[in-house]
Amino acid sequence: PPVIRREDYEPYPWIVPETELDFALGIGSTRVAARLKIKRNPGTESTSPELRLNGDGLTTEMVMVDGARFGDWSMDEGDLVVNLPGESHTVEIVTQIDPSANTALMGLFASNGMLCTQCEAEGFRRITFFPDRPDVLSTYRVKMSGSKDRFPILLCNGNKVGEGEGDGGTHWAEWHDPWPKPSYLFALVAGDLVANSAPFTTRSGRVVECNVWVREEDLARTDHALQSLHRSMKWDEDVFGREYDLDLYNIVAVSDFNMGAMENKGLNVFNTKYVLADPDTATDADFDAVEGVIAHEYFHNWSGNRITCRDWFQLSLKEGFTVLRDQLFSQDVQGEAVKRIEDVRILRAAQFPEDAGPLAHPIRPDSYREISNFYTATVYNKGAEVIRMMRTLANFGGQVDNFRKGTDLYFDRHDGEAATCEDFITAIEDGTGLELAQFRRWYRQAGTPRIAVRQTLGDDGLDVTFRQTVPDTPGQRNKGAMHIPLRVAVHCRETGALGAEQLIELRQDEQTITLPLSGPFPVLSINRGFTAPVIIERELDSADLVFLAAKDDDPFARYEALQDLAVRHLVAAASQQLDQAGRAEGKRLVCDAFRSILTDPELDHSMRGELMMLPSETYLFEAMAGSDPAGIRKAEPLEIHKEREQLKTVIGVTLKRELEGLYAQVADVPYDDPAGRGARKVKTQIAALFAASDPERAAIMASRQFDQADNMTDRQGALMVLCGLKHPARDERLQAFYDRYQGNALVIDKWFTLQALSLHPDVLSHVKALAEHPDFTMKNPNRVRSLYMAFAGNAHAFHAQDGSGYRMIADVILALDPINPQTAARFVSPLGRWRRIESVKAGLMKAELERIAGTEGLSRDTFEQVSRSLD
Ligand code: B3K
Ligand code: ZN
Repeated sequence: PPVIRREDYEPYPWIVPETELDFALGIGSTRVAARLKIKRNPGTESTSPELRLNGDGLTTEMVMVDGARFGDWSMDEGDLVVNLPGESHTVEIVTQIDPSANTALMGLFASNGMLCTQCEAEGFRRITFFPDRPDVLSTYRVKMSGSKDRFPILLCNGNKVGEGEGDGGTHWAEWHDPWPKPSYLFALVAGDLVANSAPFTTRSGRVVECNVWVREEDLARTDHALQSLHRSMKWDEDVFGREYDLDLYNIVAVSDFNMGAMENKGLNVFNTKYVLADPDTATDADFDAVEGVIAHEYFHNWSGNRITCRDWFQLSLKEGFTVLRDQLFSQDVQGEAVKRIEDVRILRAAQFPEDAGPLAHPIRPDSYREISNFYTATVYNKGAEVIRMMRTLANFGGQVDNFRKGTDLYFDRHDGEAATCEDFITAIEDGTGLELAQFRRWYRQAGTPRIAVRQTLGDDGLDVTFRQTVPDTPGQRNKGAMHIPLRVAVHCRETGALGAEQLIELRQDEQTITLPLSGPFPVLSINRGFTAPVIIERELDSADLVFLAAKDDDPFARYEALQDLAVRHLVAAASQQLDQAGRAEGKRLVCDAFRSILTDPELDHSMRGELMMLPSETYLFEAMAGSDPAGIRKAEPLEIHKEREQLKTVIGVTLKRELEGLYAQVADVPYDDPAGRGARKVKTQIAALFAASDPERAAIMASRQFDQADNMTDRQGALMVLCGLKHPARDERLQAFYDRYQGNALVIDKWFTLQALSLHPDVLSHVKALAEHPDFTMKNPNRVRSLYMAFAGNAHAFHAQDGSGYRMIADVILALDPINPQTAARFVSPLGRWRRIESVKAGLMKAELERIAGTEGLSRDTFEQVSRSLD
């Protein structure tokens, strides 16, 4: 497959002001008649007669130009190439497709008896021939007809402008979307659906009909989604000044979907996972995820739809910005401190490893073979962090929201356009007055910057020297220094005085900054609120970290100090650098810090629960492999796992009394109590610690929690703990859970995940057995992920000494690739981390990648990921 490069961008030589589509819908066969009004693009010089329309797996039955049959066309690699004589024409093409055979779930596909579409990034070309690129904007008029029984509801983008009865039990609807849009935002849905509806009145008085469409049996679980939509609409008006622009907003939930959701204009299509929620079937985290994804897709209406991307290299223009917008929204709704920590945790678990591995790429990539592979944590989450830094630079210390001036200008200047990341940065500069020349390197350079921090007590304060390095990544070496904002403060360990916060800006490879003291024993609090997505290497005294963990006034810094203490100890222990005494000392320090977290009366339980989470194993692997600049030290996943479990055991034993005291406080807080959420979080954390220190006790505790639960958070938390134990209660409760929820796909997904993610020593054989379970299928992405993504993220099982975990994931990739390449390719990255892992395992991982690479007929998606991982 060819490599597509950012530098090769050329505008399309034609414009397509109007597109008319006529769908005769059927599950096994759908006929699509397209009518495109086209004109030469006045912005280009091309005089070539060629009109190239993208197609993927389509056959051409007939081409008409200006109302007459036309013969001068040919096919080229799936595309239709028509040679046109003049400056403007009407081109008509008819295609026939089979939605029921579409297991890749791109284009028009069948799910649970309904028909729906997914067009981003390049799915529209599987429906009809079209310039399927984001910089060709057109207004769409769509007629759809089909069986009234099968498809009582017919939906498309924009507004419904007509409907009626047809022959032989059919009916039809006609839709018109007044907003010009690229083909990737096209959507159509036909099925037997019911809606939960409530109007929203915008600030200028437009009454918007909002509908959440689901299958009848799911209707009772849609209130939260609808309320989340209303909250998002209000928030975007208040915070970004953005108002909705149609009289209708439809959300449809489908069970077979490759990702979370899709922001199609006026007709969002969602994975059921991000729509359906009630206390009996969804955890607190699920409720938050629904709210976050509903907001994200809604916010795309401005950051993505009104202003779209010029080409797919600009993806972070809409995704990074929209992730930031949804994060800020959730911070406002759920609480800033906890949400920020959660977002950093996600970044470190998913993006840092990507940035340190073979798939590393800048937030604005330079090349790709398959664009679906670039919907990554880097483009989304690091992209959001980069824009968040601009916001910090614009707003720090000021009274007004200066960043808003930049975004207002951006929306104003580029409304209706297909823009670039460069356009965005320039608008932020012009609107806020910032100077972002060097800052632009964040868009070009991949890799997580590392900042080594040294400090000495000087005459005028604390002299802090920062040395930054940006590691080499595939195709990029010897990178320039980044412009890095950091919020810092200097506290005093002795008096407990907390220093005032200031924003410093690093721009050089090495620089020294003097910071004012607040007392005689300075402790530096750095990268507060996680100002910048970097790795800080600081040589702080452990006692200083314990102080920060207990006392820092920045919640993130407090969390970070505790993480640092744990990371330090675990990495040193796993690399056999510690003797008996060193091990005991490391554990003692973590326990001291933990004690202050458990007993601090000022902390609310949500924050406490957050602080109680030890660093994830993936983060620890990165810390272990990455902390050696020479790159010689590799991660030892099983050692890390063992040490982390031991640390939990020691915490459980040492702090037994404190944990019991806390458990008594949180065990019976009612579900609806304002403190209920935090209590549930803490409760399950405690049970998980006891599972390591006193399994028998934990089994009793968790069984009680499971049996008495009146909500999914408690039930799932308890079952998670039980799943890791060799105890009769495990199988009993697993069965009870299954029996209770059989037939509810989203909850049965949880049942698969809990077993695949468990600490139980026999996970591998459990997963093998689950793959044979009648409820398991490779055809449903949620189900595949629920079993195998969970397994691939379960270090002790995935990294099994004999390589059986690697083989299982490679087998999944090979089996899934012909069915659903996009989802298959997502399983490559866990194996792709082989270079950071100790040599025996690395060899086994690499051998599996080579086995995949040697297989005939791989999809473009999987081929690209595997070859990059082996390069
Ligand atoms: N824009 C879509 C992602 C489409 C992914 C296609 N492989 C969802 C989102 O980010 O909102
Ligand atoms: Zn998005």
